[in-house]
Amino acid sequence: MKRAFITGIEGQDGSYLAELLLAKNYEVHGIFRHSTNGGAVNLRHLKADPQIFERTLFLHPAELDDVDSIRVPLEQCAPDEIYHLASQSHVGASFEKVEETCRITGLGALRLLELTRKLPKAPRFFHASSSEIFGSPEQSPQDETTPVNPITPYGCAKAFGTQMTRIYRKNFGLFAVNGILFNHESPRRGENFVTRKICRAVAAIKAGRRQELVLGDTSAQRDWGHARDYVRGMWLALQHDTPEDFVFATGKLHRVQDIVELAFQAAGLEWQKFVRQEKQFFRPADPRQVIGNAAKAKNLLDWQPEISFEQTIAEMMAAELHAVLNL
Ligand code: GDR
Repeated sequence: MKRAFITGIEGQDGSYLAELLLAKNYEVHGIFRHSTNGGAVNLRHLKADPQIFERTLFLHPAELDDVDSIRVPLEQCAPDEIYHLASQSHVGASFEKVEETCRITGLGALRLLELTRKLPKAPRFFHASSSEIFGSPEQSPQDETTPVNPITPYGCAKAFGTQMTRIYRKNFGLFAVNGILFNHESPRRGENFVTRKICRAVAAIKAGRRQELVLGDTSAQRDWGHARDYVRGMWLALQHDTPEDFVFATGKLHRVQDIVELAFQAAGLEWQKFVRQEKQFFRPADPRQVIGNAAKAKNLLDWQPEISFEQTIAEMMAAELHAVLNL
């Protein structure tokens, strides 16, 4: 039985990855922040299953800021694979919390790499990198060779973690891999990311609990996939013969406005009556033309996204309407 260690296990990606690994008969260990008290909704179903919880799934309280709190469960687990997913992952918030973002997202990755290197038998290491490392690139679509040139504090912190992962791979011989992840969504997405924010608000409007949806730049475009596809990519990247960086993306661009229209349509409402843009949600800098080329992942890992943008928003809307109206 293989053992995996996941940071950020309570998040969207962490919870889907835990499910995937458990289904592959891994023993899964994850760390959660004291502040959540291990009560995050994304893991509730796994914690409620006595066949799984504390038999093949183990959760440990730890903080990325506190190396010792991670070292103890990591050494106990002695994993075959580490998936480092935890970070301060909100790009907009990174402009307000610049130092904290660099500490958690940038230095956090370095701490995990250093802990990994010092384990008696170094496990394979996955770092969740981001398309934000490219900033607003001149080359479109982006792939593993696109120059790193972040324009947001979050992107800069991820660029640090990405480059450190490469340095540890080259200089310390670690099987360390960056998955350069473009936007990926699901009903488990955090509430302040734009897809979930829109879907939640539309369901609340449908239920008569809200009157409007206030957004930032609705002309902004992203390459949006589904989180379940991307965690499969993470696993495949660690099963490959050699440690390589991989872009995971759909290669398709959509606008925030497209999400708005799909979400309101799913609820049978006219978006024009409810949506407003406000400066508060515009970012000081927002990457343009963020679109990925995942040809390397397709060629070497046989990975490609299976869930479309339309299916993703439909699944998210179904979950929100069910939560609010029991539809
Ligand atoms: P992003 O995701 O910043 O791309 O980072 P987010 O969903 O926050 O924004 C996507 C785009 O929508 C625009 N936008 C808004 N965004 C939010 N959150 N709220 C709004 O009201 C709003 N209005 C318009 C944004 O400006 C942006 O253009 C995500 C995160 O998951 C990162 O951690 C990850 O690394 C990258 O994707 C790839």
